[in-house]
Amino acid sequence: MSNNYEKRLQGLQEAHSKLIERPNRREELGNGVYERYQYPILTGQHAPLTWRYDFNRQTNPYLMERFGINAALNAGAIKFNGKYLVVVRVEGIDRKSFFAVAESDNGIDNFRFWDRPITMPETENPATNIYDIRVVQHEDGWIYGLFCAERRDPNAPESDQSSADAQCGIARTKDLIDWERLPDLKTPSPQQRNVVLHPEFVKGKYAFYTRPQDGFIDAGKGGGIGFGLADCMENAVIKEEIVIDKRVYHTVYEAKNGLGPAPIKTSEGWLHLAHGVRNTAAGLRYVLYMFMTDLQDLTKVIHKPAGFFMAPEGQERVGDVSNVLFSNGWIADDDGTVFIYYASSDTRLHVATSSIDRLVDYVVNSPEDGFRSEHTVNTINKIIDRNLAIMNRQNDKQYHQMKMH
Ligand code: M1P
Repeated sequence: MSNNYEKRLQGLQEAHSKLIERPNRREELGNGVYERYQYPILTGQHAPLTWRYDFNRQTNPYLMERFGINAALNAGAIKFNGKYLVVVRVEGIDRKSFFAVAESDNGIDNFRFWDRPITMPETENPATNIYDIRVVQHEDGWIYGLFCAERRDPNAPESDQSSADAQCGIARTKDLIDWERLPDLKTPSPQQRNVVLHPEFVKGKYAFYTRPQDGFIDAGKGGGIGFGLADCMENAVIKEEIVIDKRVYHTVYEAKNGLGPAPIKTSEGWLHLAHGVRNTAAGLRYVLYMFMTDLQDLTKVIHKPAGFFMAPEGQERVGDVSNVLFSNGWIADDDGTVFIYYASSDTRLHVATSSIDRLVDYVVNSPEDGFRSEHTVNTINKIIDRNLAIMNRQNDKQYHQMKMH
């Protein structure tokens, strides 16, 4: 028994170290907008062994896993003290999510969880589940975490154990270890998910991107990415919520959409990454899309490429909730590199890299949605025409060169 225990312990430790230390390779060609990487940066298996195993030989002689971690997904992200930190939604086998910080020196591999998950303080009305934190360094000096706080729908009959009420939980910290919980955000909408704090004051107030929704799953007559202002964070109340990016028939965001991380400020405007959801015969499909808002008027969308920026590919398409890409964290580095942290199929966390220049180019210069097949063909024809013009110019040049010789 003792021998087996030792062997198994060594095997577990070696396998875990190998997984965490595995180098990540950037894909070769890509689409020029961003690069994907070969491996996910975090999975449930990356969770420390000390969270999962009881290493006491008396109480766990078979060295069984005592508490499994099902998934590591939708993560907020921030560069902090020179390290790339992701504040991960970790989901236990009991289906409950919680937050845990994992850090890396380069933002693409060797992510290690800190020793303990975050102990998030509760409000007087404790949440059953918390998830999808957006981490924002606000100009007031605090790092805020806005997340979904989910509780059972108090009006649901006993026979219904699924209906829920989703609201925006708020907490703040200076070190990502100790968090001060603030009251949940109040808005005119019955439910909220995907709420994001803007990093700067707007007219001296705190600005929020919201996602109004009538019910837990369906956006109902709500939906769209909303915007609103609150006087303070200690008791944040949005009195007026306006939709700045609405759902549209037969688009990748027809059923629902929601902002991802807090926007990145560029010389051209605020860069936004969001998720869009459409209905299919196989269920909902979640993809990522981008848009840009005006530097002066945050409610004005000034550029929005057609369709998706990223959609699930290969193994990303399969998981606990298949056909889903979701992102709530990115890091813009001082040299302009952007690390986009996205989860696939509610199971694992990946990174893609790009740069501010490339993302601005993508958002400003990619064709907008014409919302009809005819416009799509026109868009492609315009690209072909421009290419033919270049090719004709090149042919003319070659013809003249030939004549000169
Ligand atoms: O299962 C896909 C996603 O579903 C929800 O997203 P939304 O709020 O847009 O409906 C969230 O539960 C999210 O965590 C999850 O990834």
